[in-house]
Amino acid sequence: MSYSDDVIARVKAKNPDQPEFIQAVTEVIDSLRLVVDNDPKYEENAILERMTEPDRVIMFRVPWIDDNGKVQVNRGIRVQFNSAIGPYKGGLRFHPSVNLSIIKFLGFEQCFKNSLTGLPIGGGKGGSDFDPKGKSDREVMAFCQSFMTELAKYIGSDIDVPAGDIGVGGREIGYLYGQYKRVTGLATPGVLTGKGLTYGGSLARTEATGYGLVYLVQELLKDRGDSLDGKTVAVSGAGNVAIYAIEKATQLGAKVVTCSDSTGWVYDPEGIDLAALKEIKEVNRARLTEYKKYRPNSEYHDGRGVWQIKVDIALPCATQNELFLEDAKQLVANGCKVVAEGANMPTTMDATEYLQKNGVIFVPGKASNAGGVATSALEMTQNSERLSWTFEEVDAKLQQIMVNIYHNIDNAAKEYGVAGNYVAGANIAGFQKVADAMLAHGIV
Ligand code: NDP
Ligand code: 2IT
Repeated sequence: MSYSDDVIARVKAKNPDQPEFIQAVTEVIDSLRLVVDNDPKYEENAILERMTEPDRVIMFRVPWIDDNGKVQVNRGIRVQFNSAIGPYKGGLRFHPSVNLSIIKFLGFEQCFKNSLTGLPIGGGKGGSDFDPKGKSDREVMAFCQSFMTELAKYIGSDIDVPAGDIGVGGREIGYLYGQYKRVTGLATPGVLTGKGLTYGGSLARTEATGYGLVYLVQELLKDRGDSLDGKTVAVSGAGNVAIYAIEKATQLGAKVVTCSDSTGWVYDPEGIDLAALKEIKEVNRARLTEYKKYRPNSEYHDGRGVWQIKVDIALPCATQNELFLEDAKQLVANGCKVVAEGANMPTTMDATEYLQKNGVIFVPGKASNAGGVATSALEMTQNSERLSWTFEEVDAKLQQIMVNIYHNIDNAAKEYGVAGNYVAGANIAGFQKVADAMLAHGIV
C-alpha cells in the first residue's frame, strides 16, 4: 500500500465517528500523492501522521444562565492543530451542528489555508454547539463570557489567536475580548482578531473574506483574458462572507442574482439589493423572507435551490457540504464556468470531481477564502506595532495576497503536471511550507 493510502486508512480507522474530518483529510492526502509517495522523507518522518493528529484538543463545559433564569450547558471546543509555521490561528463557530468532527476538519484545512496566505500563522479552530439565533444580547454575552473564562487559559497572541466564523461576528468578538481582558488582566488586542475598530480591530477585516474571494476570481479570469464585468453570479449564504462577496462582485461589474439562509433562498433577476440584504441580516438579524418586502420583483423559495439558476460563476458561501452532485450537474448543464468556494468545504467530493471533469474551473476554499484569515494576520501585525493602517492599505495588501495565492496554486498544479487542478495546486502548495517547517523542527 502506498504511504498516502496507508495514512488515509489509519485516519479512517482512528476517527470512525468523524465524517467531515475524514472527508477533509482524504481530499488533501489524495492530491498529495505525487509529492509524498515519491520522496521517502515524508514517510520516514511520519509527516502525514503528525499533520493529521492535532497538537491538542481542548473540550470544556460552558454553563450560562438564560433570560428565564434557567441554567444552560453547552460544549466548548478548541483544536490547536499545527503550529509549525506560527501561532495557532482560526475562527470560532457557534452553531448547533458543531461537534469535534466539524472543528477538526476546519482546523485541519486551516493549516494549509494559513500556509497559502504566505504569513506566519499555524492552524486551529474552535467553537460551540451554542445557537445564537433568537438569543438576546444579554444571553449571547453570558455565553461568550463563560466560554472565554475557560478558553482564556489556552490562548495568547503568540500561542493561539481565535477569530470569527459562522455565528461569531463583531458582537461576539467584543464580548469575548472583554472577558479575556477581565480574567487575565491583559489588554493584549492581538489575542483575538475581527475586533471592533475602537479596540484594535483592522479596517477591511469585516469585508476581507468576501472581497478576497472575488479578488482571486478576478485574477483567475484576468489570467484567461476575461473579467467579472457582465458576468452573472450565484451566491449561497447571507452572512459575512456572502454579503461582502456580493458587494465586491457587484462593484466589479457582475450581477449577483441569488443568496440564501438556512430557511430559504432568494432569486433577484435584477441583482441582489445589497442595502436591503445588509439591513435584514446585519442590522435586524432577520430571515431572508423579509427580502421580498424590499424587492417585490424578486422570488423567495423555502429550502435550498440557488444552484438551479443559470449563472456564469457560482460562489458557495454558507457552510460545508451544501453543493451536491446534482447541483454540480445542474451548474454544468447551465454553462457555469467557475466555482470558487467562499465557505469551507461547501462542495462534496463527488460534486468537485464532476465539476473538474466537465471543464469547470474549481477553486477550493482553502485558497479562495484565505483573504479572511490573511487579513486577521494583518490585524495581528498592526496590533504588534500598535498602529492602524488605512482601509486602502489593508485592502491593497489583501488584493496582492489573493493574486499571489492564485499564481501560487496555478504554478504548483502546473509543476506537478495537473495544470488547472486547483485542488491539487492548493493542497500541494499549502502542504510544502508546513512540511518543510516540520522537517526543520525534528520529531516534535
Ligand atoms: P455567518 O454566520 O455570517 O453566515 C453563515 C450563512 O450561512 C448564513 O446565511 C447561514 O444561514 C448560512 N448557514 C450556516 N449554516 C448553515 C446550514 N447548516 N445550512 C444552511 N445554511 C447555513 O458565517 P460566515 O459568513 O462567516 O461563514 C460562512 C462560511 O464561510 C463558513 O463555511 C465559514 O467557515 C467560512 N469562512 C468564513 C470566514 C470569515 O472570515 N468569516 C473566513 C473563511 C471562511 P442562517 O443565518 O439561517 O443560519
Ligand atoms: O475559516 C476561516 O478562515 C475563518 N473563519 C477566519 C479565521 C481567522 O482567524 O480570521
